[in-house]
Amino acid sequence: MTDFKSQMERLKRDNERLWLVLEASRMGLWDWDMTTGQVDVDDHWIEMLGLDHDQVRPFSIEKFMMMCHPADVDKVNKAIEDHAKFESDFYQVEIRLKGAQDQWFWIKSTGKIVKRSDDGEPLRMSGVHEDVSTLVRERIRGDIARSQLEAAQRLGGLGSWYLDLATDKVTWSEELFRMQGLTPDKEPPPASTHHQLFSPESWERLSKALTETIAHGTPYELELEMFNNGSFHGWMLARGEAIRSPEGAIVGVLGVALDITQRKTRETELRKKALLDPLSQLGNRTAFEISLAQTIKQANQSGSSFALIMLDIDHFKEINDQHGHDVGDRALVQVAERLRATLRGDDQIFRIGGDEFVVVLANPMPKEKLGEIAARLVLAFRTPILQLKKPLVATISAGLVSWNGREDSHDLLKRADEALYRAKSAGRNQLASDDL
Ligand code: GH3
Ligand code: MG
Repeated sequence: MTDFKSQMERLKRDNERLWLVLEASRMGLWDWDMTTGQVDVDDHWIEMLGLDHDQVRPFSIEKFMMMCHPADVDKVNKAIEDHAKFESDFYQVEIRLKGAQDQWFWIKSTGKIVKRSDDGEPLRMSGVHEDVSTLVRERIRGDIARSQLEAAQRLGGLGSWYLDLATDKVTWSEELFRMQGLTPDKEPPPASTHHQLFSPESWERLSKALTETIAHGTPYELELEMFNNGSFHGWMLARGEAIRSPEGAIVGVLGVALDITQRKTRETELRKKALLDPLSQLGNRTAFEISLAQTIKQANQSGSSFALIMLDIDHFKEINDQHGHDVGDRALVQVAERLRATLRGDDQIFRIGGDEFVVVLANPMPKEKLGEIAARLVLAFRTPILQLKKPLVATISAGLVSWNGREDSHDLLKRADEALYRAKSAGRNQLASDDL
């Protein structure tokens, strides 16, 4: 008797405990008699969906299926079937159920077949319902935000990355993979091969900037040349800044990268155009000034010398006057051609004014060789450059100077001009030089 009493008390205690657990977890209970289709649900189950007790009781599996969102019915049936066929240890689905005022709730339903017939037919299944609407909606919102961000990055050609200094782990956005010419589903390249994604010069600047950001929190902005498989891949504008903990410690680096290949290509083309003489396709005066400054700098550094030949067509005004400006233009193009044909590939030729050209002989060479080149140039113009009604000859005068190892471009050009003037004064169609 006492045994029976204590057993009853223990049962009561277990029952109470179960109730408390369910109460605390805010889960609803269901119990499905699979032979009759009858489903018992507890008060939590009903209240979770905001329903009245008499709307639900008596309840059946058919009624449950009617409450299920049409798009989720197959998912429920499949999960039950899999579990019934022992293909899963328990039944679990995340589905939409229609509650009070036709409102949809996201419910996580977890259950298990608790009774089977001797030949394995499922007879009874019980489980719990949990309202996960808030969680799922947040997840969906997060998914939408993430895909919006990804689309924005893709459309804007903007990639991003984050380096977590605690783990040294780097994460990349999809667009960054694409920008670097890599497949988005792969892991970011390991630190040991990261340098292969940039030109050596760009990598040097980037790694220096990154070291500064990690050590001192200094932000950076760099234009970098991207490489892929060892060759140029495009241009990237990279910005990075340190991420700090509330206490101010640097915990990571956040970077964004913008694909600026189009802009850089346009800029390069414009710069090229700005330096090119459209008529002769030779470098113009600006190109010459830049090149001369560089040549002087290099010669200074290497302790070598170079020479310069200033050339001007003789009586070019007469060609224009006699044959017209168009013929004058054709003559200028032919002069450029002849200069190219007479000189070596690494000598630089510019058209720096109307009928004025200049040649930079950057490779140091003995005086005799210089004189020979200059003479060859003058000689080359004694044969006609254009075949009009009569062959058109346009001779040139030239002044040659060797850099004296000290002078700047202004002084060097002045000497070259003076030499040219002497050639003109001496009757044209010849070369003058103090340095030969
Ligand atoms: P000199 O022997 O003293 O050099 O006499 P020149 O007639 O050649 O005189 P100069 O070099 O001072 O004049 C060059 C002329 O070239 C002046 C201008 O009419 C002409 N010219 C300048 N630019 C162009 C051009 O783009 N096309 C043509 N057809 N003629 C030009
Ligand atoms: Mg002239």
